[in-house]
Amino acid sequence: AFFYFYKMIRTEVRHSQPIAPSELIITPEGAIYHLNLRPEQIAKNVIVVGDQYRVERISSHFDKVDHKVSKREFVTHTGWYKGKHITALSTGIGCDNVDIVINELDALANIDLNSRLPKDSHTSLNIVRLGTSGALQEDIPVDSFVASTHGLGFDGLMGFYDARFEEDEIELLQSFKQQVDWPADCNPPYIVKASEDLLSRIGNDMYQGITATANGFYGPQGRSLRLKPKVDDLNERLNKFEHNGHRITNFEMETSALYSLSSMLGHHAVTVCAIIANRFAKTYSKDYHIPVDELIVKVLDRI
Ligand code: R1P
Repeated sequence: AFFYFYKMIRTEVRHSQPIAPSELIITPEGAIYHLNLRPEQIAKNVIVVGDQYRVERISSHFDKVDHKVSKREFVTHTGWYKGKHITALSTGIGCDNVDIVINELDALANIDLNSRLPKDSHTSLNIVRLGTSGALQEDIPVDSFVASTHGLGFDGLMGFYDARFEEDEIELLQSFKQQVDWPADCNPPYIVKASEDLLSRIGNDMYQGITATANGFYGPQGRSLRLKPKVDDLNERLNKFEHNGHRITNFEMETSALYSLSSMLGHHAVTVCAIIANRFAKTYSKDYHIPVDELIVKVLDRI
């Protein structure tokens, strides 16, 4: 039996037979399929980013880099920073990629790839997403940082898992549905909390709030170039939402999947983002690499 510190009730599958090669794909070199990593190539502290070029900006601070592996958009550098063993890994954009990354990271940590059976002891990873994001509140300026207390998923991923949510997450979601009048034919939204420990360790001096996770950059985030969104004022509704002091601070594209999968699999996760656009003030950072680089040092020092 396992003891997890996580509050979401999970329905873990404990395979008693080896997981088939079609379900858990391992390369001839012993690496997991998409990430192309072997178990010894990851650290317990993992920084995930969307943009693969951000991985190099993180590992440039490392005292020593032991592994550099890449496949598709998944670039991984594992090494040491001030005595801490850290993996920096790019997910690419979106929750579909996060589904791959978190399941494969967990398999590397918690499944014996030779026997294809779950390991007897559980390893919890500390996963920090270091992203870029657009603010949904006028008072959160560009070049500031937001730590996500919750992921509010519009991506639909949790519709495919037997996910169960905590009372306070369900209450917040009900309030959201009532206040925002969520369109019936969009993906059903879901809400999952951050790891409290990582949130306070990494995001204490940052703006904090609910992060809306969209399954697209344009229509799903209310951007209209040449196409008309179905709901004109969705961002205004998100902006006005309030429940017991919680408000929706920002939009990005990975946090809900990261929080829900990490919680279900017994890992700690938090997202911190550099705010590079403000959707209400209609502003955009003059050079977003500056806050991103500042955020990299903060995360490395605090993880
Ligand atoms: C969209 O431009 C991408 O940037 C944000 C969004 O979540 C999405 O992945 O984060 P990253 O800068 O980490 O990729």
